[in-house]
Amino acid sequence: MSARCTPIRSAHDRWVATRVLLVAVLLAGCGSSGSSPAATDRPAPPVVVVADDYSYRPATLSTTLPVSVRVDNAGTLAHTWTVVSTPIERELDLVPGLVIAEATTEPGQSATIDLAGLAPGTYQVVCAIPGHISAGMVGELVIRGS
Ligand SMILES: [Cu+2]
Repeated sequence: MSARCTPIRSAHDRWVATRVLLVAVLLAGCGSSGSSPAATDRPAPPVVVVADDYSYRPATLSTTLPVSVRVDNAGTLAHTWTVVSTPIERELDLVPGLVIAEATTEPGQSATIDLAGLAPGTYQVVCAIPGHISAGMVGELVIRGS
């Protein structure tokens, strides 16, 4: 048993050790290039909302600014994620002047909108596709103060 643990230094072993060392040096060189921007320089990734047939996940999106929202349509129908300035109860009340941000998506597609211009507060979100508000496709956006 103990003979199996005895180190053997053949030419092949030395060749393998040299290769491992070479790869380690190359990897270390890549890591110290310093040409890529620091993590803090990158814009924050978008917050994701999934639109399904007649619902949003999460129904209430709570976030802080600055933020962009990516809407992923996982349903079989077109959907919008439409932020309105005043809560509405019926589709008839959805007039263009109330819309302050909107992402429209086809099934299997995504759309991203920038919400940097919104003030902190609670906003109603609806799907502007005819019939979807009455089907319950209503959500909420909460922008917390920093
Ligand atoms: Cu919809």
